[in-house]
Amino acid sequence: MANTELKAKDYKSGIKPVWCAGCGDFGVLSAITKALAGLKIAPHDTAVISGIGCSSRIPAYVNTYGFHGVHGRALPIATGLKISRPDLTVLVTGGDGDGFSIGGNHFMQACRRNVDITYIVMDNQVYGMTKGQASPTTDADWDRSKLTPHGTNINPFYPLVVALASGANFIARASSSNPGGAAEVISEGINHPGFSFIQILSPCVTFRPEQREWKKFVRPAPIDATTDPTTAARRLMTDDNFYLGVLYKGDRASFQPDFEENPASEENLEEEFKL
Ligand SMILES: Cc1ncc(C[n+]2csc(CCOP(=O)(O)OP(=O)(O)O)c2C)c(N)n1
Ligand code: SF4
Repeated sequence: MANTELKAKDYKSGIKPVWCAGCGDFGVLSAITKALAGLKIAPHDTAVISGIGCSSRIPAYVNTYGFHGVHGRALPIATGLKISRPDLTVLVTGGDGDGFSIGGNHFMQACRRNVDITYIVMDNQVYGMTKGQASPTTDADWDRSKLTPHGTNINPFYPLVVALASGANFIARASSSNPGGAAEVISEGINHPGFSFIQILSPCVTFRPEQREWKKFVRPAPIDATTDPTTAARRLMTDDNFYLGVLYKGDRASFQPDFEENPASEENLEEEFKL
């Protein structure tokens, strides 16, 4: 239901975030609330689902329905919700550890399944909440974690490339240093049918203080989003991870099972599981 009166601040819950001062996640929270207000999607028509991590605290800070789930399991929860309540706008928020490490297989399957949800990953290339371990997007030579004092010596994972290869229908990168720009990308992702994946570069100022410099490196991608996966693959494989904007827009139809044909009811379920 559209509500023309709401402003970005009306989508905030009033709970004060416990994030460290300067954490990039503040910018992402602001971008999400701006996007929802701009699209005039009422809080009661929206659900924000997360796993566990500093970034996964977002559902508590927004005034929509929400579910702060289990580490790495936000996408299956959101998928179930969206297919049973297609009328809701469903966002998923979390970190690179939550989404690409423990939740990595759910990430690929969600891209492949292409349910109409928008997945926002606050990528800080570290596990912030558990005090600074390397994540799948950490560079191989990052040697500031006590667990990997000589670096991980493992090549990082490129989430945008994996998203494309797995079938995501919308792929974008934004920066927490520009909440207005990130809000535009989030709005486009919500409006695009199917699974939208948005990586937001969001510094962990406590365990990766050098990421404060990211705002100097990020810049708009010099070319418009392509609809051609081959062109997108070439671009994503060769970019330096600091190009911002919508990078790929596919034309796959969203996956939405028709429950009218096979309505779920308690009796049907009991029948199905009878021993
Ligand atoms: C099953 C399970 N394994 C491990 C943990 C511990 N844990 C909580 S948050 C987290 C990683 C958080 O990193 P990330 O998702 O990148 O989010 P950030 O805190 O950086 O925003 C881990 C390993 C957990 N809560 N549950
Ligand atoms: S530990 Fe890092 S990710 Fe977590 S709140 Fe602090 S700055 Fe943000």
